[in-house]
Formats: sequence, structure tokens, C-alpha cells
Amino acid sequence: MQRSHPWIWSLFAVVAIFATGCSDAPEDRDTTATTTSSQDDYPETWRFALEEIEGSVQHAYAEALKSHIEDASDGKVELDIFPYGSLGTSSQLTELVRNGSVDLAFASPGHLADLIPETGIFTLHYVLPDNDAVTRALFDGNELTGLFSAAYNEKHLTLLGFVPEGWMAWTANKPLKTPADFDGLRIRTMTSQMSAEAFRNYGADPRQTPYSQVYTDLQLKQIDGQTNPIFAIEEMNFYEVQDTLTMARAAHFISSVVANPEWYAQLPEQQQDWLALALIEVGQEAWDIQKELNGTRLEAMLEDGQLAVTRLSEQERTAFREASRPALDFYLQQTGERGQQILESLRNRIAELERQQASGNGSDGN
Ligand code: 6CS
Repeated sequence: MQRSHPWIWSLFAVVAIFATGCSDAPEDRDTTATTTSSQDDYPETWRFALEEIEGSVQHAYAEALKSHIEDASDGKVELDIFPYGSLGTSSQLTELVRNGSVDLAFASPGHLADLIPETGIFTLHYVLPDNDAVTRALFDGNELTGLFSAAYNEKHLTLLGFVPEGWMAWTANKPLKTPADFDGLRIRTMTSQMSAEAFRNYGADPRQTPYSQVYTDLQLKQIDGQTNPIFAIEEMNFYEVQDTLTMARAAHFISSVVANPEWYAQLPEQQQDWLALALIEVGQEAWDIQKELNGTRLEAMLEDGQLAVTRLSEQERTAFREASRPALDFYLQQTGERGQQILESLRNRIAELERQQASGNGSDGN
């Protein structure tokens, strides 16, 4: 049975209200919406916008953050969560944070890389580790955040952390086992140029569209396939209009949590501490949140029986790794010296974690 998606319609109505006055120009930003923080105003409400619907990884993360902040502040700070469909598309949410209409939001590199090219590294294939325990360790703590903070600041965003949401899978109406299987395939990617680049190198005809449009485009055969983590393929019902899910373990879905810089700067020190503590706590839970959701949603889709699953062999993955390489050159052209430094730091950190893992000093990723 194919379901309709009424939340899509409210998306565009509400964003029109919030986005009034949105602009790329910093001087046009409306900072009047920024909350002032007199302690007499408690409880204070922080607004957190999500790129995903209720029940998603981002929603579970936001609920956990809400509970940690409300506990840490003894109820003085409340978190108001806006799931996808209530405010706008991913790019629109980024604008809402930049202009101060919301305080916090998820901003995924797949959409953000046109604004902040450095984040595009997370859209490239076969750059992040193959080993889950290494990936988990890579996203633990603040080391990666420090690498990207300046790039976010320059675009009027405060980076609070990265959130791994699981391996991206490819869906289509055929298995995608070799780069040749992508020849002319109209695959939907997230909206940035960099998201499309790896698939272009496989010979595909990428279509960069907002998340809310994917189901309809698949249903109406405007596109032939799409890529997303497993939990999203289930909750957005893409599996209803696709035959095959290919697991290539080429890229992880990584998102970032961002804040409006003026909002963040005006928070009293104690509130910044509550936020920092809550982010550390939810950061430690984030890996398990995605692991659990991706696992149960895969089982649900397999039980439903509409989708065949193909897992690529190491040899098949090697062919994709080689075909995707020019996308890295594209990244370096777009990001220059800073992109090169980020790439080197990332590779060094991965190598260090792989050594620790091999010597038995790492976690097992579960
Ligand atoms: O494909 C997308 O556009 C979206 N996918 C996920 C899993 N989260 C947010 C993003 O916008």
C-alpha cells in the first residue's frame, strides 16, 4: 500500500512564515528573535529544528538532548523540537539558524556542502573507515569539531558536533554491483554538488533534490534510485517504490548540529555548561541510537518482503573505490589548502585509531 505524506504540505507553508527576512548577507540577519537570558525568564525555551521526521535518528538524538538539558538545568531550560515537515527543507533550516529564527538545527553535509565546501568530505565515498569501531571512535569527543569550526564560523554558524547516522545504502529497481550499473541511472542525491559528484564518476545522472520530494519522484518515475541510511529508507517509505537495496559501505550518513552564533554567545556561562554537558552525554549515546534504529528498520523491511538486499563483496567495493577517486580531486579544488589539511588530519586520525584497534586498545563498535 502506498501512503500519502501530508507533512510535506505543511512544510512549505510554515517555512514561509519563519524565513521572512532570510538572506545570505550577515547584515540582513534578524537577530531580534534571539532570546535574552535573564534568569527571571526561566523556564527558557530553546528551539531545535530537525531534518528528519519523528521516529528518526535525529529525532531520537533530539529527545535525548532534551532530556539531558532539562535534567542538567533542573527544568530551567526546555527544548522545543521541530521535526522535518514543520519548518522547512534542510537548506531552509540552515538559513533559519543563520538568521536567528531557530536556535539549533541539524545541518547535513550532503546539503550544507554548497555553503561550507569543507563538509563535503563526508559525502565522498570510501574516505571514512570501513571498521565501525574506528568510525565510532572518530566521532567520539570534539577533535573533529575543532577541524571544521572555522569553516562553519565563516558562514555564520556555530558547530556543536557531528552525528553519525549509519551507512548509506543505495536503492533502485535493480542491484547496483558495478559502476557500469549506474550508467545513466537517475539517482537522487542530497542537494550539494559534492553529494552528486561520486555518482557522476560512476556514470550516473544525479538529481539533487530535497528530501521531501524523493518519495514522489520515485513513485512517478522521475528518478530511478536514491541513497540514504537504512532507517530513513524505511521511515520515508522509499522501500515501497524500490525493488533492491544495495549495501556498498561506501559512505556514512554524517550530520552536524549547529547553533546561531549570537544566540550561543549570549547564553549565560551556566547555560553554555548545561548545553556542553548535554552534548557530551548525547554524543556518547548517538552511536547506539543509530545502530539500534538501522538494525530494527532493516529487519522490518526484510519481513515486509518487498525489497531484495545485495551486499557488495570486497572486490566489487574496490571497483567503486577506484571509480569514485576523481570526486576527491573535486573536493580539493573546492576547498583548497584548508580542505587538504582537513583530509590529512582525518586520515592521520583514522590511521591512529586503526593502529589502536589492531593492538586491541579500541572499542568493538557495538
Ligand atoms: O536524504 C536527505 O536529504 C536526508 N536524509 C537523512 C537521513 N537525513 C536528513 C537529510 O536531509
